Amino acid sequence: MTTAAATALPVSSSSSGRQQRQQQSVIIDTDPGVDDAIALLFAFLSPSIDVRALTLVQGNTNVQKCLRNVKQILSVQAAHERFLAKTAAGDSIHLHPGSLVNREHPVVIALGQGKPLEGEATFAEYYHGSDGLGNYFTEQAPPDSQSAAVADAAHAAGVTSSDEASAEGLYALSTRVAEDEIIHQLETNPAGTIAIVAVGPLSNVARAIKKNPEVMKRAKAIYTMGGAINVPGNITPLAEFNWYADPLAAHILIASSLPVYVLPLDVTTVSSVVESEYLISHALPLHSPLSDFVVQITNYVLDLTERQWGSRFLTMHDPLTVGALVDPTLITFEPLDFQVEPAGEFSKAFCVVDRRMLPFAGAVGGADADSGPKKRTNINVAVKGDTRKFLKMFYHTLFGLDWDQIKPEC
Ligand SMILES: [Ca+2]
Repeated sequence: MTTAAATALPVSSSSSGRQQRQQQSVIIDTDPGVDDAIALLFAFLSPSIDVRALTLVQGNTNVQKCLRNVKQILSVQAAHERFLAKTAAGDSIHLHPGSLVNREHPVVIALGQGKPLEGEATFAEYYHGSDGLGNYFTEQAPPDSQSAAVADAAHAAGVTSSDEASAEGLYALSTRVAEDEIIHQLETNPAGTIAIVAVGPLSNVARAIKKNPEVMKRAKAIYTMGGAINVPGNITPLAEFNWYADPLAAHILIASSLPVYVLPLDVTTVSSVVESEYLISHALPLHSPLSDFVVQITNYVLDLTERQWGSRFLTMHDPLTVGALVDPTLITFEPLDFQVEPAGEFSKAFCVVDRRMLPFAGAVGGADADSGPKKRTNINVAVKGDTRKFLKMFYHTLFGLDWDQIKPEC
């Protein structure tokens, strides 16, 4: 395993001779978050993705902690790129244009308002740790042991502090609030070129829709990880966390006429499971800044899944969502006409699917006698994910590893 690791890492960079694919520019709306962190690293390392802006939303934790986390993620990514450049043989390795250290412009970071459209914020620190990053910053851990170990590991890996990362020009804090930054990015780029990837509660996206619905039509597409269509929820019997944390925001997006691609629990929980056994045994020996970081932030979740479900695994909801843009063949989408319950004592954020055939005139929310049944087709829902393809992308992009060699039997 170690031998494979030693030759594997540079694969995640682009060689000078490789044809660059057209890049997809994205705004990632995120609440990092353990799987958000991995999704961001995945996006930065994917040559086909150009991350223009990161807009932060309360969710897994509050926006202040999200900001600290995202700065650390950027710092780890930059350290990883320097590591790749240093370990590459001769001058044959060139980081792709979207890489942080080669960017002409820093990644823009904008903070959201830190609250849902209505009511109080709901956090998921029970799953992501008190800092939202698997207790990477060790708020609950014994300060003299684990935090020192993390600091030592970060120093050894060349990971800088967030201030140093800013000084390096890796990121720039926007003076705009998140919804205004989304609008600004769409206004100042050609229509139909920017995709929004929303992997947290939809507060920022919904505020942007409410504020400037016309400009939002300039988005090429909006991808959202959220909802539970035909499966139970993960925070209530009916609701998935992201949409439950701001059900009115989810309602506004799904009721809109925008081109939306939904990755619900139905697909993410079965198509993105990374087993600890393989992650630890193959990523850990690499000892790159990125692999060390991923192992550090995932330990908390792995301990949790072992306590709760008896096995150590990670469900990569957010990386799978980024993967849908990296490779359009990864996920199969089908149009689905549904609404999100914006309130309700027991049904908050429930996905109300219109399964009627609408054979009669005057059906509520449906047809009239002249034009026949009308179902909306702008909301596309993932119905199938290629698990093996995702795992192959995951291990290759983050660690330069070949999944076909790690687990060739399935
Ligand atoms: Ca998230």
